[in-house]
This record gives sequence, structure tokens and C-alpha cells, in this order.
Amino acid sequence: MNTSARYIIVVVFFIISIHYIISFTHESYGRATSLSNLKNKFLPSSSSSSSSPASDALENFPVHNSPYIGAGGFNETLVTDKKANATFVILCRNSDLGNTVKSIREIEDRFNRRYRYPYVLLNEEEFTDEFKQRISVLTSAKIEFGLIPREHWFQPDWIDETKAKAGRDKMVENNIIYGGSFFFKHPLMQKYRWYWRIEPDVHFHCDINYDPFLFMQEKEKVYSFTITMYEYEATIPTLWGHVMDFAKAHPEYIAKDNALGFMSTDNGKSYNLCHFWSNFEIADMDFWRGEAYQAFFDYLDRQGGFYYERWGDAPVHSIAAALFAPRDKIHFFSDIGYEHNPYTHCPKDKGEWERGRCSCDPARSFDYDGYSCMSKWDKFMEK
Ligand SMILES: Nc1nc2c(ncn2[C@@H]2O[C@H](COP(=O)(O)OP(=O)(O)O)[C@@H](O)[C@H]2O)c(=O)[nH]1
Ligand SMILES: [Mg+2]
Repeated sequence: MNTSARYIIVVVFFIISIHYIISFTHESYGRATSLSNLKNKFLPSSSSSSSSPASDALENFPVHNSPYIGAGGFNETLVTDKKANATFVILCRNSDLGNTVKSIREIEDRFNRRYRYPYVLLNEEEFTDEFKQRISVLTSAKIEFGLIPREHWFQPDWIDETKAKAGRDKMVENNIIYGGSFFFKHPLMQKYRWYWRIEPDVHFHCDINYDPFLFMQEKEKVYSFTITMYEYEATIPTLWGHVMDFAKAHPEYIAKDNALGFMSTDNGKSYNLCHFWSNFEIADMDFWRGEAYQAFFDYLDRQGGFYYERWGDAPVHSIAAALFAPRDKIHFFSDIGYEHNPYTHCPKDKGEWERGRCSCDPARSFDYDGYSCMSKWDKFMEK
């Protein structure tokens, strides 16, 4: 072998060695110069179509060590030490599928992928197979799909339909008080004490880095909210009168240090229409199942106002919480960024907003909007 041939061999050997050393020490260089990558670059695309696009994509994509990507794909940082006996509950129709998917996706991302609380979805019709399948892939938590019993949904026979129709025509909007109010009686809900109500098409704007169910349990709260506002008077013209009749007849149910003063500044004579917006609720079902609320609901139900007027579950739940629970058992979750069209509660405390990595704009929070009752709540709780 002559000198120049030997010289070329040494140079080639040197280049190959450097290539291997850099391949091992620099991942991106190794990936860029891997044989499969070079093959993809230089061969026409049809020749690589037989290989799976997913594996190509993974190979070419930097996978970061992220706390969110666990061995099972998600839920790596599952919090398992202590859990409450709790569930999410969603009342929805088959036609709400797309929006229900969005709501569950958001609460999973912001909270539940680390806690894996179960879901109960309720409908007065059977959920379709497509509905169940599309919901089931969203979480590894248990999901149960329930049918609401007829008597928990439809208008009872003793209601005068002509009068009820007149009420419906006047209000246009069709309330679903029974569906929204009887979920805690549903057989699938019996095994749970705490629930978190979610609706299709709501948004969770901040990370929730602790367990609100356990918070409720440990602080002995019974009811919680994120948004409070005025109710339309036209939907409840006679409700307050009936509430006061009940309260007078049953002083034994009225809690000491209750929150009546938040809703009435003349000791119950008139109602200022403030209520908690019940599309978001984390609450204790033992409270709804208890004697006071049961007697209260039965009394209101006998007045027929759920049908003749449009009494909603929001004012009924709110008034019950205000009357039958001490005020310090009602909790405002200031740190849970929540949106139900058209209103958003966004944490205004900078620390909360930053810790939650919130995607909402605190300047546009509903809290101190003219239609919100938040400033009344603040003032009432300061006293
Ligand atoms: N299964 C079922 N769910 C319903 C029906 N109407 C409303 N809902 C659900 O009840 C909740 C409240 O309804 P929504 O239209 O959002 O009332 P709003 O928030 O008071 O305007 C949502 O979770 C809906 O998906 C219905 O006819 N059947
Ligand atoms: Mg709604």
C-alpha cells in the first residue's frame, strides 16, 4: 500500500470515529444522521409510506422529560395518599357530546389526571354507544352512564298542565329543575358523599394543585361556588314568600349564624335576588339528603312553582345553603378559574393567578361586574 492510500484510510477512519463519538454525545446530531432519517430524506416519499407514520414522528421528535408524560401516557404523578368519597356529576344530552368532551378534557388537564376522581353522567335518555366511547377515552378514571328515572325528570301528574304551559310560554326557556335537583337521589350517586357539578362547554382556566373535595371535607364546608349573581325576578315571583313561610313554620332547621343576611337586608322581608350560580358546585350530598333540605324541597315542590313559574335549582340550592348552613360552611373558591358562557371567574389575587398558571384575564373577571353579587358576599362575610 502506498503512502497516499494509507493516508486516505487514516483520514476516513478518523472521520468515522468522530461521527460515532458525536452521535453518542449529541442526541440531535445522532438523530439527524441516523440511517432511517437519511433514507427518508433521500428516498422518494412513497418508499417510506409502508413504515408507520407514528414511529417516524416519534423518532424525529425530541421527547422531553416531562412530569406530565408518565409510563402509562398520563397520570404519572397520581396523588393517592388520601381521597374523598367524591365524584363529578354531569347532566347532559347525547347532542351535548362535543361540549361534554371539552369540559372533561379541561378538568382532566387542570386537575383530575392527578386525582382520578370518577364521573357520573346522567341523561333522561340512554346515552348512545358513540357518546360513551368518545367520553371513555378521555380519562382513566371510572365513568358511569346513568338513566334518570321518569319520576325524577318529568312533570308530576298533579301539576295543572294548562297553567304550567302558560308559565313555560311566558318564560320561553325550559328549566329542568327536577333533573338538576334530583341527581343526588340517583342510584349511581348513592355511594358518594361529595360531588362536583360540571356542565358541557364550561372552562377551567387554572391548574388546581390541591384536592378541593378534601378541602371541603377537612374544613367542614357543605357548599361552594365561584360565581354569584342576581336571579331574573320573573322566574321566581313567589319563591321568596314560600321560603319565608317555610322558615317560619320550621325554625328548627334554620342554622345559627346563617347567610340569610347575604340575600336579604331586612331580615327576610325581601329577597335581593342574589344566588350562587349552580352550574359550578362542589357540595356535600349529605346536606341535600338531610332532613332540612328534604322538607324544604318537598314544601316548595307542593307549591308547583317549579312548573308554574320557572324556579331553577340555582336559587333553590343557594337559599337552602344560606338558611340551613352556618355561613362559614359556604366557601368561595377564589382560586378556581371557571367560565360558563357568558361569565368568567378569574382569580384576581396575583399569587393565585400565577400558581394556577391561569389562562384567563383577571381584568375581565365577573366578580365585580354590576350584575355580580360578589361585593355583597365580601361585605357580608367581613361582618
Ligand atoms: N339529559 C338532558 N340534559 C339536559 C337537558 N336540558 C339541559 N340539560 C343539561 O342540563 C344542564 C343545564 O342546562 P343548560 O342548557 O346549560 O342550562 P343553563 O345553564 O341554565 O342555561 C346542562 O348540563 C345541560 O347539558 C335535557 O333535556 N336532557
Ligand atoms: Mg348551562
